[in-house]
Amino acid sequence: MWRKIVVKKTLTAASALLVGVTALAGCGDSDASGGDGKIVMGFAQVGAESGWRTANTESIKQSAEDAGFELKFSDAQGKQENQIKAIRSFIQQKVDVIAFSPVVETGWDAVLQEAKRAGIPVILTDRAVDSEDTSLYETFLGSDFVLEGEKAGEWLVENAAESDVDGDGDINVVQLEGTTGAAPAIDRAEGFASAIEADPSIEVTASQTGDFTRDGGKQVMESFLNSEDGIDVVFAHNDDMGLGAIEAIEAAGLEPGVDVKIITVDAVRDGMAALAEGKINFIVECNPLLGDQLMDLAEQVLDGEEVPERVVTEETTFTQEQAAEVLPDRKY
Ligand code: GYE
Repeated sequence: MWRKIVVKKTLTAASALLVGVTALAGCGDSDASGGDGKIVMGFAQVGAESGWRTANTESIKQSAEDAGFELKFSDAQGKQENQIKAIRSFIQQKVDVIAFSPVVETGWDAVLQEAKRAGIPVILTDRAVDSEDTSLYETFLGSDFVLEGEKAGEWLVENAAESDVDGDGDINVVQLEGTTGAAPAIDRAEGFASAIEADPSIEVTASQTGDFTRDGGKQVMESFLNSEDGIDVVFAHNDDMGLGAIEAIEAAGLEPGVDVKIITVDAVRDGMAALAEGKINFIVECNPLLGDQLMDLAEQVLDGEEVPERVVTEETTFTQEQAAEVLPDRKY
């Protein structure tokens, strides 16, 4: 731990120095941080796959405007190669700071090395990268996805009796996974699996990716309904896939939330509405409103201040009754 802190400090000092050099070198020409003194942030977003992502994008754009940043925003349409291209272009444009939400966990070292060599600090938001070299980014702002999966699994353990819908003594869970290789898909599956170990009657009998989209969730659920016997519970890694599953369940003549219990993650407005209506049974919140914290962290990094290696967002969970209560004031 001590070693890590020392390493971090040295790096922060080094990046501050590099930022200083960049600022000097940029005077009066091609540097993106133009004469108006605005901080220029390049942001490489995953795409527009879900309600969560839409809220996250709005939050980042709004907070950048409020903080007086110039935001260069790129939408990677779910493709890692597009994100890598966007980051390279931000480096070429000599932005002051790069922030991004990595589509998948691996494969970032080369492009992050390029940013480091150019002296441009990188902040990870929402999703993490899986790299041994933590010097490639300043900090990671986002949720604890393992904890989210655990909360989902703990609710099921606590509500096991009612969740054995067909009353056969086994609770068969089908899982709709997020994008393959993405941090929230890997970690939510892991957290859920570890929590349900507490009750041997609960078992994940089928698990497949629905790519965090409504359509993906619907299609995978349709195929599960055809291939799996005695499905009691759906655990969807986000609301959108859960909403897609609801459509498939209804099309099969079953009642979502009653004939098949549904647990999801995110707590965006549409998910919360379905929860309040009784079609979803439990939602673990994942907060997309990361914009203000991101701009604060960027300012601190550029001022050469030390920032924590990890900033975890605070989140809660919602039952059907709680969803009905908070829905009128839900912002996203
Ligand atoms: O849960 C999902 C989105 O990375 C936390 O990505 C985010 C996830 C979110 O597509 O809806």
